[in-house]
Amino acid sequence: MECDCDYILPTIDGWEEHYQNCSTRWLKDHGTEPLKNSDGTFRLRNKHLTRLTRDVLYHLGFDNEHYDLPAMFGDVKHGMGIPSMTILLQEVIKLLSYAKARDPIIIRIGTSGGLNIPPGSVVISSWGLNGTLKKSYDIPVMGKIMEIPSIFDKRLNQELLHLASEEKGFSTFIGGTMAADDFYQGQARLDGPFCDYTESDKVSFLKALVELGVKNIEMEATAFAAFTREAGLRSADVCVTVINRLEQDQVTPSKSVLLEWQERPMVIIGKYISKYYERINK
Ligand code: R2B
Ligand code: URA
Repeated sequence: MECDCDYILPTIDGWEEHYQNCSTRWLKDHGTEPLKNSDGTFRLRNKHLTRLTRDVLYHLGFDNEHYDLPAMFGDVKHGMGIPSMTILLQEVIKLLSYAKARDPIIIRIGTSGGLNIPPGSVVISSWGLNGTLKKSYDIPVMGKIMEIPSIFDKRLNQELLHLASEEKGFSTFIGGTMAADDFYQGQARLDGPFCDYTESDKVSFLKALVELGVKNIEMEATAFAAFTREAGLRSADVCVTVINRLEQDQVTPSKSVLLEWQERPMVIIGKYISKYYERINK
């Protein structure tokens, strides 16, 4: 196998001789056929993908059937998952304290993948479960893992469920929420670029989550519960489910359906805010 390093800068003495994905280096490190093609494109190694006639790239808003992906490469920015959320949250927590906000309640609304409940249902999180199935947010701090419990306020949840149950167009559940650090393998999907487990591994894992009382999977609940609780603030995580993960991995409802569903947590929280103001203005 020939070296196919496309050196961006000419080598300087002492530098690594090859890029990590150079075909010669790949073969040495992995002992398998390199994923890089001779024209610089690369293959995906997840064999499950060949079973899809259409692959919906949910976060990017396109799929490989209706869009000419090779012609459409562009810059994409995301703000998803724990690190981007906690940066904002910690600054909001400080802001609320400096502003002397009284009895603030912080509510996260968003989307998630449901477990065994109809898509479009709403889940109010009772706790966050991390990727190793612990009810904590485990953050490395100075070389050690700090474990912070990720439990939400039961009473607040009950109040929210009460208001939600007046909504007749959809169901709302209280249940555990798994916060994954990844959308694909971290949520036991078969449709990511990598997948080193079988479909039956996936199904067993999702069923084990159901047994543990998990109703949905998203990417923030643990850290959100942990930091708000540590700060002594009341908080809730209210997410609509856009898919039943026991049935599929790809998020396929149309944009208009997704937009309609995404309003559901807002409807519940809107009602709660009205109640809050009714009470403090009495
Ligand atoms: C839910 O949806 C996003 C990923 O699609 C992520 O922010 C989350 O928690
Ligand atoms: N958000 C997630 O994190 N997972 C899903 O399955 C859907 C939305």
